[in-house]
Amino acid sequence: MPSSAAATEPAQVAASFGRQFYVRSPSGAWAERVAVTRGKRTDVCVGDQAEVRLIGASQAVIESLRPRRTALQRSDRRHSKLLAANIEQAGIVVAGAPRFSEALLVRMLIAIDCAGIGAALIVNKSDLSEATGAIAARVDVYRALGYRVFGIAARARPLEARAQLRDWLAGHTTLLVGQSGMGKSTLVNTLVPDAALRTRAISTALSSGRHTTAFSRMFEVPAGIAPAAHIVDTPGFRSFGLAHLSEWQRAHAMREFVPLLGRCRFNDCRHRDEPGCAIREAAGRGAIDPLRYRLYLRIEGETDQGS
Ligand SMILES: Nc1nc2c(ncn2[C@@H]2O[C@H](COP(=O)(O)OP(=O)(O)O)[C@@H](O)[C@H]2O)c(=O)[nH]1
Ligand SMILES: [Mg+2]
Ligand SMILES: [Zn+2]
Repeated sequence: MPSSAAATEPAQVAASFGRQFYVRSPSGAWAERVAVTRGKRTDVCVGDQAEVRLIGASQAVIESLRPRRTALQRSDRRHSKLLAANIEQAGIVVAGAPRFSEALLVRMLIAIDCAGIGAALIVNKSDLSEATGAIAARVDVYRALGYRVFGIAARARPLEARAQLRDWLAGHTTLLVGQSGMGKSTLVNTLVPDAALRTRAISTALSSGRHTTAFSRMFEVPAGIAPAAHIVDTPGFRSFGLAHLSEWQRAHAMREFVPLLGRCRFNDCRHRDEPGCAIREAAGRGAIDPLRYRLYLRIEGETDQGS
């Protein structure tokens, strides 16, 4: 066997769809191509750094993965799913119309915090002033917790949106998450002008022509819009399970809980109806946002049933 046949190439997973992946060369040495894994391995996701063997002009086999710096997961009843690997920061896209679900926001923030990924809220559709005004007080709660907040209008004021996000995006790989309808894809198209075209190309290559939209994909942002930036568009989530995390992790990802954890009367307090619960008492007098406290209890009630 010629030695060149044994050589592998570094690659980054730019999209995943079922058992097929789209990989790119970090140095641009070869054109993006479809890849499959060896054996039945499926734990590969967008953002993964891999070693691939190139086959012909348009295919590759993923031979191995490098250790992940970060891994964002969500879980349904039985399984946890990898959403993205090696992501440094996430933008959670919310909007006033349709009104975003704060229950989902809390879940996404817990998962993102636990994965050691930075999070910002991107409040989109700020041109809809009435709807945006109606969510302003809720957004303020997150700003007060220390989350960075951007107010943009990706469709109505795209150039302004680019300028607002430029420094935050620069030098990082950023994941956009949120419910469908919040404007993630619109924002990606604003930041990556050929994203729609490239998505069609990936979609065609991965599905041999079938219509597929529900996959995550990574794009390089043109340097003129934000230098050394990559952005990952994801399909919208309707649910976001946290069963892959421990109760301790979930509680500590509620930032305002942290100074009070350990101050409850009982060491094993679950912050529900235990006497002397410092968290519940703080929520009762408004020192902890009561809605966030209720949403936390809802998550804990659910993971009880799931396990
Ligand atoms: N009014 C307004 N609508 C927007 C804005 N950005 C996106 N939209 C609309 O919101 C809808 C959902 O956008 P899309 O990007 O598909 O959302 P995604 O499901 O999160 O990817 C579309 O009809 C967009 O045109 C904005 O800045 N202002
Ligand atoms: Mg979309
Ligand atoms: Zn407690």
